[in-house]
Amino acid sequence: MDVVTFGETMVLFHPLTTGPLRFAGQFAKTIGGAESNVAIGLARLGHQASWVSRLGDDEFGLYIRNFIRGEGVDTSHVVFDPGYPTAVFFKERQQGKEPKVYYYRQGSAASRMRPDDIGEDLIAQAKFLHLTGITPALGDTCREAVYQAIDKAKRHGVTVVFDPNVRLKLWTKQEAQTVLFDIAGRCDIVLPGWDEGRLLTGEDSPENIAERLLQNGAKAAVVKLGERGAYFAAPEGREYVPGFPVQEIVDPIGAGDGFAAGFLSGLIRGWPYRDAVRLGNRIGAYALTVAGDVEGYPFWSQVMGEHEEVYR
Ligand code: KDG
Repeated sequence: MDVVTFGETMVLFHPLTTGPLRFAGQFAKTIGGAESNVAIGLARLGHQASWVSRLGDDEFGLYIRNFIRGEGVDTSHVVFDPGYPTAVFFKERQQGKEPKVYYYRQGSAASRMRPDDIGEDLIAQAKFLHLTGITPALGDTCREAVYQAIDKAKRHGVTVVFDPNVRLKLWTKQEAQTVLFDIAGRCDIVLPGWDEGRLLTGEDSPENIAERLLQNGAKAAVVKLGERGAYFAAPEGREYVPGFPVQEIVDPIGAGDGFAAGFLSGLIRGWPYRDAVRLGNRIGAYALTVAGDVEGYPFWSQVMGEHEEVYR
C-alpha cells in the first residue's frame, strides 16, 4: 500500500445553473470528500491507496463506495453504519466567484468514525498516512481517531502528511487554529493553502509560515499559493515552484486534493521535492477545469503525454 487515508465523503449535488440554490431545478450528482479525492487522484496516477470511512447503510453509501472502488481505491475497510445516514452537500455556483458549499452532514455515519476503524496493521503497511483537518472537526471520536492514527503511524515509521483543509462551516476559527496547529506539529509534512497557513501560524509570508510550521515540529511544509504555485521548505532546500497555467477556472474545489495526490505521487516515485511539488501543481491545475472535485484528475499516461489525442 502506498497511501492510507481516512475521512468523510459525501454525495455532492451541483446545480446546472448559476445563482441562489433555491432557484436551481436541476443538479448533477457525484461525490466529494477531501481524503477520497486524494485516494482517487493517486489511483489514477498508478498508486495503491486505501480509503477508510463510515458510510450510511443506504443507497448513497453504496453509491459512494462503488464510485471510489470503481476508481481502483481499496475500500475494504469501509464500515456501513446502520441507523446513521450518508451525508450530502450542495455547491451553489456564483458568477465569477468560488462556489458556496452547503453541508448536510451533522449526525452522519462518518461523524461516528472512531480510532478502531483505522487499524494499526493497515497503517503499518503504508508508506504514507494522509490526514486532513476536516476529520477532527467532525466530532470527538473522529478527532481521537486522527490523534491515534498519527501515533500508530509513528510506531511503524510511516510518514504522516497533513492538509489542514480549514472548513469554518464546521467549527470556529479559534478552535480550528488551536487543534490544527497542534496536529500539524505531530505530522511530518504539512500542506496548507496560504490562507490556512496564515490562520494556523499568524505569519504572513509563505516563507515565515513554513518556518513556523517547522519550528512547531513538522519536517517539511509546502504552502500552496494558487496560480503562483507553491513554496516548500524541506531538509533538501527551500524554493518557490511556479504554478501551472489554466485557461479557464471552472471550479477550484478539489484542486488542493489534486495537489496532494500529485505531490505524494512524486514522493512515492522518490523524486526530489521540487519535482514532486511541480507534479502537485500540475494535478491541482487539472482539477480546476471541471465542476466536480475529482473528474478532472488525470491518469499517469495523460501526465506523460503517452497517447496522441485523437478527437474523431
Ligand atoms: O477538498 C474538497 C472537499 O472539501 C470537498 O469535496 C468536501 O470534503 C469535503 C469537505 O468536508 O469540505
